[in-house]
Amino acid sequence: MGELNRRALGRALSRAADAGVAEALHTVIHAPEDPIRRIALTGAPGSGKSTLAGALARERLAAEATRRIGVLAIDPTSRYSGGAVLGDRIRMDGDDDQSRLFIRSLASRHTAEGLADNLGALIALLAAYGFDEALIETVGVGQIDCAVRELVDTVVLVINPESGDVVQAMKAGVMETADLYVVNKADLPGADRAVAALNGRGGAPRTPGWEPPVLTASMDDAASVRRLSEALDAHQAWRSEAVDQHETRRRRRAYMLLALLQRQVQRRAETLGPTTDPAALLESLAADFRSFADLVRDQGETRDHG
Ligand SMILES: Nc1nc2c(ncn2[C@@H]2O[C@H](COP(=O)(O)OP(=O)(O)OP(=O)(O)O)[C@@H](O)[C@H]2O)c(=O)[nH]1
Ligand SMILES: [Mg+2]
Repeated sequence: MGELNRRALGRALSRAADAGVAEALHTVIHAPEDPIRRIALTGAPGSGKSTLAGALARERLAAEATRRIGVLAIDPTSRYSGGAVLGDRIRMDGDDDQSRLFIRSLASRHTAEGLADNLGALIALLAAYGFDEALIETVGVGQIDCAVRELVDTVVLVINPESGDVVQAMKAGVMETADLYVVNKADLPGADRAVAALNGRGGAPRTPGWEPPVLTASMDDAASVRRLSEALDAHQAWRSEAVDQHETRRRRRAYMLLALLQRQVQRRAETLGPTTDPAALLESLAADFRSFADLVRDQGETRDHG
């Protein structure tokens, strides 16, 4: 890949984040298969995701001289925690980082539903711009969390030991599954307890056959970031052996398609209002879906003959 056109990528990401259903369908149908590694850091507000993402990106850039990493912070919750916007937490040291690292925060001014539905398109853009790796920061709730879980290879759950939440969450059976658990801010009290609780957790793994490791990390401990990075590599290596990539792509594509169709149903229901005659609602949906079908057919023909 040549010089990275940051402005063009930035614009393309904004556009994709705000894309309507028809445009997003177009993207989903046309997206070529791409080999980009997809990693998500998810966890409660203030658990240190941005700080960790920054340290991890730097570590992974240093580990592989040609690696290119695109970082997307989706719905950053700085409004709750006062946490920094991701860019502040990722120091860029020089020209090398400039061309191998791209960071973008996508705040909630982009429609929340759109962001969730268009996440696949955002990742595809990073791939199209030559990135090997997409690192996604997200607060693990709602629709965006579902999308992240469907669309990334490795889900890292970042846990704040201060809260004691992990013990509560596990007792309540609402602990999210992940491929890797990181008790972050391990310099703070409570980390040992959180690690013990996680190690004793029951339940099925996110992906059958992979036993998720429980790690610790803290921002002043470079070795902890390296261990996390190596654990990510181990998971990616395991996946490439154990998981059918073709099947994964098919599933992701189906997920994105369904999410977009559901969005259209919801949007029509909202614009027409709750008192709309059911027949009218069904008529407009039929027209919407007909136009999507035309779009898909036309594109299929262009692809076959053009
Ligand atoms: N003690 C300690 N504090 C940390 C560590 N990592 C991050 N923090 C602090 O935790 C706070 C939140 O860090 P962020 O990286 O912004 O956390 P976040 O999860 O991205 O936050 P949101 O995006 O707002 O959800 C900041 O004040 C950090 O300085 C750590 O390893 N140890
Ligand atoms: Mg953050």
